[in-house]
Amino acid sequence: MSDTFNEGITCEFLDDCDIVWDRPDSLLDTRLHYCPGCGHSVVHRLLMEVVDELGIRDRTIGIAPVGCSVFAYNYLNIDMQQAAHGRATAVATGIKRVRPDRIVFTYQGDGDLAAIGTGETIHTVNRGENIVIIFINNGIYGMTGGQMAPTTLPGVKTSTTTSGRDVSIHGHPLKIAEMLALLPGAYYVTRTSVISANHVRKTKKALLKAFKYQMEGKGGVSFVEVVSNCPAGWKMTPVDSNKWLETNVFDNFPLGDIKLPVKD
Ligand SMILES: Cc1ncc(C[n+]2csc(CCOP(=O)(O)OP(=O)(O)O)c2C)c(N)n1
Repeated sequence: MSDTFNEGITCEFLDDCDIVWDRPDSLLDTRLHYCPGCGHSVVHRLLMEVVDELGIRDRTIGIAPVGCSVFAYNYLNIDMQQAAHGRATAVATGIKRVRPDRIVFTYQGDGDLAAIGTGETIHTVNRGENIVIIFINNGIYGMTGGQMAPTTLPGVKTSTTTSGRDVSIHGHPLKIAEMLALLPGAYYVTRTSVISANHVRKTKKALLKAFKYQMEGKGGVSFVEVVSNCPAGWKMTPVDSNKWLETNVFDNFPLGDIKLPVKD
């Protein structure tokens, strides 16, 4: 089967059609490996729409650590750098400092950013590096088989909390965005989702803002958390996983801006 699965599909009335969907130039025309319904694919697309709209494809560098997004460089047609688990913001710091003319972002899961990389995350934000951090919080270690993450909700069963997360043993869900917003080096901190068209639009707006702030050199980290799903790891259908987000997760991880830039 061809990689370009849309190949050969034509619209005989093309001249009369309004184009309602098109692939961003910066998103490679290839199949994504993500499970059906997974939010990673949506965020990949939004990211590349933003890169195209800002005209920064030739000077954007993304850092993908490990986790389900490990293959992001197979889809994002920009310069990409791999980082060891948890170390993306340290690598991004180095790249941005050596090449301040580049637009630098990290793309990290919750196991990566809020567990093994907590130290790097806090210190990068505290230093106020002029980068964008994109945090995909799906409440689980997706790639490695669904172990508990720091963001797993109490009572939720995972492969390492088979009776459900017990806060007396495993601690409380870590609201790292709220923690980071307290640091002076955090310029913009927001939390969004991609469960519906409306939420997708809001996430795109947030990403646009974050990249613009970096381009304007305002100083400080722009942090966009996307509360996402993991239908395979959660053992739910994509539809049920989105319902679960609405009925359970958003109460614990409320959507909206957490820190807005101070007007100058
Ligand atoms: C130093 C190190 N420790 C552990 C691993 C194994 N590992 C790979 S991905 C991963 C979890 C990723 O989870 P998350 O960051 O939440 O991303 P997701 O897959 O859910 O998108 C782990 C523990 C590793 N590759 N390197």
